[in-house]
Amino acid sequence: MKYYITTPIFYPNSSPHIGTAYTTVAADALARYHRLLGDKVHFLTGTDENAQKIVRTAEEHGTDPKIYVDGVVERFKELWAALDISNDDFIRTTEERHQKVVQQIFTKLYEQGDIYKSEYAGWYCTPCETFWLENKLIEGKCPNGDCCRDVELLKEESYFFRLSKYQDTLLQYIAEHPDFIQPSSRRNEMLRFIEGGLEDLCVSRTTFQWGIKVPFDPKHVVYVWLDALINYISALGYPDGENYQRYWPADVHIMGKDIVRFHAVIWPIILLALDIPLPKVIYGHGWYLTKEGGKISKSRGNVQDSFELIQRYGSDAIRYFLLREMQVGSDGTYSEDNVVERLNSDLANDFGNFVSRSLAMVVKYREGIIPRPGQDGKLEQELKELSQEIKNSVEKRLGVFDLASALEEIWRFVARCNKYVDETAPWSLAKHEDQRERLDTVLYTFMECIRIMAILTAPFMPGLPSRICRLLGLDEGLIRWEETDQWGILEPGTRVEKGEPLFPRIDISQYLNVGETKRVDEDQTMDQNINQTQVQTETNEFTLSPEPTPTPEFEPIKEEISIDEFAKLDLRVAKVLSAERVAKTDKLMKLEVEVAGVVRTVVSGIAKHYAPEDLVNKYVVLVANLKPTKLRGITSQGMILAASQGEVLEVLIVNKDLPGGARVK
Ligand code: ME8
Repeated sequence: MKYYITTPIFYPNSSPHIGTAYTTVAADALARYHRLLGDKVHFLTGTDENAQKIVRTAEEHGTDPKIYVDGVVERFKELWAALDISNDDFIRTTEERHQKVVQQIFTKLYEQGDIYKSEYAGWYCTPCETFWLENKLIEGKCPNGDCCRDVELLKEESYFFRLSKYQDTLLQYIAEHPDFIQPSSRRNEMLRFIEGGLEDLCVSRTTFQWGIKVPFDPKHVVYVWLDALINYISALGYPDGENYQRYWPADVHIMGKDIVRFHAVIWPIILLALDIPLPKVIYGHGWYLTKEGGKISKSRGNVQDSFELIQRYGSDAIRYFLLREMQVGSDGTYSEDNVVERLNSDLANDFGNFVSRSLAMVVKYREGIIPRPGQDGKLEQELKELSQEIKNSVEKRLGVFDLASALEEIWRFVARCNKYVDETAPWSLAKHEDQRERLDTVLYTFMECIRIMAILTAPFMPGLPSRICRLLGLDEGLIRWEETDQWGILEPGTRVEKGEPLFPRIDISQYLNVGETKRVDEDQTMDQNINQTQVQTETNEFTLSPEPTPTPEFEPIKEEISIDEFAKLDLRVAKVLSAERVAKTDKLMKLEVEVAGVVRTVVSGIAKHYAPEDLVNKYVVLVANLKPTKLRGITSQGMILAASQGEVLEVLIVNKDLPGGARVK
């Protein structure tokens, strides 16, 4: 069977992020699953480079659009490599192989009367690259709820594509193909949209020159969406390339819900007009949102460096998180502490722990050699039945692109395996010589469970099979989907390795702003805090020392730490916005500071040394990733640095023009 799967081609106006990564990882997991099934897979991704917003962004960077996109496209390719994306092709719409197909199709549609020349008078939203009629605008702005930005008035000669002519054919096609637009919530949205009436679409621009020229009228460039959608066939070598013959129609186009409309209306109508079969499925997933509920997007600037995340947690863990958290038909929430939580609970505790525990037992009780199993008992029978059930349900769920619940099912198997360890209690069996054969069976079953887990998770976490095969002494070629519910594949007598934990637990508090608040006794913390700011009020050897040169009594230097330990401290410049003394104590001052665009409250033991107004508008140094703590009922979110000796204390002030949020290293 052939399987052709695509992601959208992304705008390279800035680097890829977690949202774009989600779509690509989801498509990759499906592509890998189909390869495991033995299908002949073609997986396409790429970049959409002929947009007006690319010209704008390049201008802002004072550079030529092509030079600009060449740089960003490299970032996309690097990120996909770091995330183990197994695409078979990467199309750029500035490539000739694409441009010539777009020109050919534009000409054909014009010649057959589906494209005609007229004048466009209306609005254009450049961030969305979308034309809007006056009556669709909301308070004069882009009506796309996720955008709402300014639109520009256009009045220019344009070519139009007769969408209206195909409206009924498209409605009928959708009615006859209930699986065409998925999930069903998106299908219903699209049906309502099309039934509302399709206007002919403006498909050329004359006010800028970046893009694919209309071949018979070169002052026009082709509208970016018409150009972009054609990538799905130009990359295959339409009209007579071998790949086109082999792979078209696509089995699925995966995308975010924001662009289903273009794929469910413009794209099928282009194909209907060309008399080309339509893709089998258009699948629109939800968005990754921040904890506060905003969409993660380049333009909102709430994007975390994906490379840094992969370096911290590994590609498999990030992929697992992204695929596990996005439920069908809804949005997912992304935050780094959610990633760590999932990693610690599902990967380190459930999965990793089973693997290390069971390998450790084979090493301990059988010198690392997989034993020959005896007769199965009831528990082994149950596990075997469960593996069949899980294989079927994972296949069913992946058949409808439901990756999150496929993972849930796999973790049902993982949980059952952990329970099997407790039920069989190999540590007790090991104490009784007459239980030797039973222990062999249990240990062998453990190893088979690991093998099955490696197959089931292979599409989602492609780094795992090779690591697990190494531990099991298994040839990686033996990770075969059809053997997910076959038992007895591992050869008794094979040597296994205990190895390193597959997923070490992560201590979240080492990263900025993601620590949980730990309850600590208030007074004790206050004392600590005061010690940390080095307020010493008792004796003062320094000033009492005799002449000539006083030798102050310094605190001993603490034991050495590594650079990595130091790097755990996140020190930031913070601007003091306001300061006031805390009631009923002469030591504490409450400060409101601004750091990286956020206002924080900090309680500091400096009130004996400063009047509140001395600090306002000063730039101090904040330990920004210290766990918050309560002091006199006030939550203190960090600590400010001060130098002190004896009775003298000075808060460290940054005098250069550095904003609140700048790193101190
Ligand atoms: O729309 N959560 O490109 P684009 C989940 N060039 N997915 C997200 C996301 C988020 N927060 N943010 C982005 C374009 N995406 C056109 C496509 S195709 C012929 C042309 C993903 O760079 C999601 O797949 O704006 C969304 O549809 C896509 O990125 C938009 O990427």
